[in-house]
Amino acid sequence: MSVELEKNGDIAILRLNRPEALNALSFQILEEIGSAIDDVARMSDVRALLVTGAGDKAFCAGADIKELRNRSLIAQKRGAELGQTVFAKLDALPIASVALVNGYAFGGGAELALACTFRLASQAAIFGLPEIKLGLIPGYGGTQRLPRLIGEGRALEIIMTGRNVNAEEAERIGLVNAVVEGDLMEAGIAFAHRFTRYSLPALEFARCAVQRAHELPLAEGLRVEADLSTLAYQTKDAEEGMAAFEEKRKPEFRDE
Ligand code: DAK
Repeated sequence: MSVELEKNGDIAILRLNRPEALNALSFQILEEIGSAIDDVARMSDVRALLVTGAGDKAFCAGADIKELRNRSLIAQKRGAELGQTVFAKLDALPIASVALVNGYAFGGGAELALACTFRLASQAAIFGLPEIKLGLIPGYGGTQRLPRLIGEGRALEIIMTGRNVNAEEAERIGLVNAVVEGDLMEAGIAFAHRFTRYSLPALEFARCAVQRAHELPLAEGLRVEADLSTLAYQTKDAEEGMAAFEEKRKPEFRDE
């Protein structure tokens, strides 16, 4: 297995483990990521997912280039659909995910990070969508998620030049939430714990509403927000949160 899944308390950790090929995404690894995400979705005691790569050089160097050659058009299309489906599954997980980008995140590797809810980078992290240099374009969601995250102009420049983006620039343009100086895993766990103590239904409603902002006209998006915030208001956790405020104590959320 080239994908490892472990648990650290209430956090699941998915690790690509193919360091000899810089954790490149073979079609088999894509399948394994899909199964691991299914496993995470079934874990009722997990409140966040961290995604990272084994070794000290790479998060993931992208699609396995050696595997991409000499395939029929239909096989290529199926391959792109597989990557898109797996990353969409990650995007749609009811719990938030954090990519811990510990080195190169190229092509499909950058797209894996983009499919996570948040991204933290080590100082050595380097992002890029170099597909254009291979005569290709991103095929696992990069043309759709990158402009949504950093805007069309910047996304097009990165995709059309295939240039590298270092950690400092990635933070400046909003590609990552933060650059970490010390231990990335420790920082990732601490980052996740900043939200895992809140009510899971409220966290899910918030993510759902924000995701819809990209798809809907403002008036419809506001309607979704009104519906979801009303739904949140009806939870026992909302009652507990407001009672705790009045009683000047910490709330105890039960995901109810
Ligand atoms: N695929 C396969 N093997 C890879 C790899 C990759 N993407 N990246 C690295 N490796 C392997 C190298 O071949 C080498 O293996 P050996 O030669 O030792 O057997 C080993 O990992 C170590 O790599 P290097 O020796 O090259 O290490 P360096 O430190 O010198 O360089 C590097 C690191 C990350 C700068 C370099 O390895 C590199 O440029 N890698 C390729 C980056 C890249 O171009 N990635 C692919 C992006 S394109 C689709 C359409 C599109 C896509 C997918 C599907 N369909 C329509 C189905 C998307 C494609 C992409 O992701």
